[in-house]
Amino acid sequence: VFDGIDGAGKSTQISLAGDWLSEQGQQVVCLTDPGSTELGQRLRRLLLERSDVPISMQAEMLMFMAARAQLVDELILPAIENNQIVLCDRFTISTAVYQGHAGGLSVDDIWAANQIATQGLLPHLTLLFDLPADVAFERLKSRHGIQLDKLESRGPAYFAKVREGFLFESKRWPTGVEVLDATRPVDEIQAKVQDFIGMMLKRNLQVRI
Ligand code: Z5A
Repeated sequence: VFDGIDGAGKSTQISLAGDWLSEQGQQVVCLTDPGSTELGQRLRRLLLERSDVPISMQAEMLMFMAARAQLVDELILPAIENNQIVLCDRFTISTAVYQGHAGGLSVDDIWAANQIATQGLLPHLTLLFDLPADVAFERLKSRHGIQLDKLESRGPAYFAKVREGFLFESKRWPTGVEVLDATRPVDEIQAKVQDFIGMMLKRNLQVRI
């Protein structure tokens, strides 16, 4: 799982890691949570674009979970069954942070809902791309202009809570979380990503690359 505050470089890094794994002869599938399924895409639009539909924090959390449930069932479990390596842009830790730490819901309740959504599936490795909230906000503003999406428009204070939440959860998350300094140049970060993935494959799947 590639996760972290908005604009931290997850998409950039997942794409490079996917290319690298393919070059190493690995079967790899890159997914986005929410988004890689039809249901995920529709829920994503509703969650991020439609500001005319009132959505409570509880409903928001359950919509992310519904998208994840579909993603796990439709794409992740079949990929694992086919011995493919799954790289996922965001997963459970995002919900714990955005709807839990920043959104005010109980992280324990989020875990309970997540058990249903993921059928108990846990990632082997979570890479957390850490970036100060103000740097993340500036990157997003320069990319989107003033057109920030609905969640991103919650502003810098919300982003600061998000960053703190990620760092807090990284220390107690039940599966391995590696924190990477996302202010560093893209290539330097990717070299670390490849080291962590290489070690994880060797450790968990006895695959040496
Ligand atoms: N969300 C949630 O609330 N609950 C949940 O359970 C889940 C998600 C799963 C959409 O997520 C929103 O959903 C998100 C959390 C919420 N928003 N909020 N608030 P998303 O992952 O689809 O969207 P995002 O986080 O905004 O991703 P992004 O905008 O695509 O950012 P990114 O993937 O982390 O970064 P990037 O696109 O690779 O790079 C961003 C820019 O920085 C781009 O211009 C790059 O060229 C540049 N960049 C990348 N790396 C670097 C380095 N190293 N140096 C300098 N510049 C860089």
